[in-house]
Amino acid sequence: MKSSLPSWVCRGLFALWACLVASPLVAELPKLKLTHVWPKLGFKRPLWMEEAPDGTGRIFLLEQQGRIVILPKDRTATEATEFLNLVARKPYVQDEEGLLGMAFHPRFKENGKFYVFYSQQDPLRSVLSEFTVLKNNPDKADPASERILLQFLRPFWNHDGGCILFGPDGKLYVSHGDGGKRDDPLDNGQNPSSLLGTILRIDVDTRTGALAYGIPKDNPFVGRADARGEVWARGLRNVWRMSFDRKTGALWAGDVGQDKWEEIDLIVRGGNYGWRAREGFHPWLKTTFASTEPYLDPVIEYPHLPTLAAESQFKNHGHGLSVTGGYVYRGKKHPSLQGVYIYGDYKQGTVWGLRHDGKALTEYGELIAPNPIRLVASFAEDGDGEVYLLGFEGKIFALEPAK
Ligand SMILES: [Ca+2]
Repeated sequence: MKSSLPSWVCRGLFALWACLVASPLVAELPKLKLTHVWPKLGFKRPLWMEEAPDGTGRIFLLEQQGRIVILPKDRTATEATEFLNLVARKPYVQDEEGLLGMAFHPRFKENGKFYVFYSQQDPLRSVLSEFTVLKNNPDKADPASERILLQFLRPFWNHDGGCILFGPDGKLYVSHGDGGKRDDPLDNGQNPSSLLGTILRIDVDTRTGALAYGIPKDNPFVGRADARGEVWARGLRNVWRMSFDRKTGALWAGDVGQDKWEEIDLIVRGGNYGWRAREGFHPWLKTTFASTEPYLDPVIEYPHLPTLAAESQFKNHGHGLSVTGGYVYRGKKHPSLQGVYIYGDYKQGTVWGLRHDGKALTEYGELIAPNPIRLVASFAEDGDGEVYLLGFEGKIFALEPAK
C-alpha cells in the first residue's frame, strides 16, 4: 500500500524510530568548556578542593606534596593562604602517594575539626588523622592537634585510594585501594577481614573499645567474626574519588581498572564490587574467598582501547586509562547539567556525563573531548554545587556549558 506521507517524512520518522530503538542511552548531553579560575595562582599537583561548611565561603585546596591552602575570595588575587603544611613528613614519595584526601567535620563551624588522609613510609602505611583549627586563627590548622584515627598498613606503594567524605548520615566514609601491584596478589579486595580494597564507614565522634573511632552498629559486617566491622563496601581496586549526590544521598565512585576496563559504581551498604574476580562487567581472576554477596556490576564501564568497545554493552563511549570519579551536578548556574553525574579520564583528559534515575542508567555521553594535556586529577564542588576540574599540571577550571 502506498503511503500517503511524502517519502522524506517517512525516512525521517524511520530514522528517528531507529535511533530511539538502537541507542536509547546515547544522549545529547551539553558540551562543556573549561574556564581557568584563579588564573594567577599555580598549584603543585592539586588533588582535592572543598568549601568549608561554616558559612565563610572559604575554599580549601589540597596539594599532593602535603599542603592545604585557602584560596583567595578575589579570584584574580595572586596569593593563597597556607592552612596546613605536612611537607616535612614527606607523604609524597611515589607517584600515587601523598596527601590524598581532606574532609571537614559536619560541625566544623563549632568544633574546628577536619580530617586528612596521607601516606607514610617505614612501614608503608596510609594515615587517617583528625586535626583542629587554631583557636585564635580560623585560617590556620594547629599542627600539634593531630589525633591519628586509623593507619592502613599496605604491602605496596600504589593503589592508596584516599578519598574521605562525610555522608548525609554524619559518618566518615574512607576509600582505600587494594594495596597495590598487579592482580591484587594478596586478594585483599575479596578478603572480608582486610581494610584494603574497600570503602569504610566510621564514626569520628564515638569510640568502639580501644579504637580511636566508633564502628556504627548498622555497618553491614558488624558481628561477623570473619569480617571487619568498619567495611561499608568492598571488592574495589582503587577508588579514585567518590562523592555523595547532595540531593539523593547516593554514593558515587570511580574505581580505577587494571588492564581493560574503567568503571563507575553506585556504592551501597555491604556491596561487593567484584575486584579481583571481576574487572568492570567482565570475569577477571580466581579469588580464594567465596563471597556471601553477589558481585555488583558498575553503572557504566569504558575500555582502555577502542578495539575493546565491541565487548561492552556501552557503545560509543570513548576510551581511557584511569577513571576519575566526579559529582552529580546540583548547582544553579547551568540548568542543562542538572542531575548529570560528571566523571573523566585522568590520562586522556576526556570528561563524560551520565544520568541515572535511581534504578538504571538512562543517558551517557561526552562532555569534553579528549585532551591529554589536561590530566584530570580530581573534580571538586563548591558550596553552591558548582563543579570544577583540578588539572594535575596545577590549574583549576570551572566546568561550564560551551554555549
Ligand atoms: Ca568492579
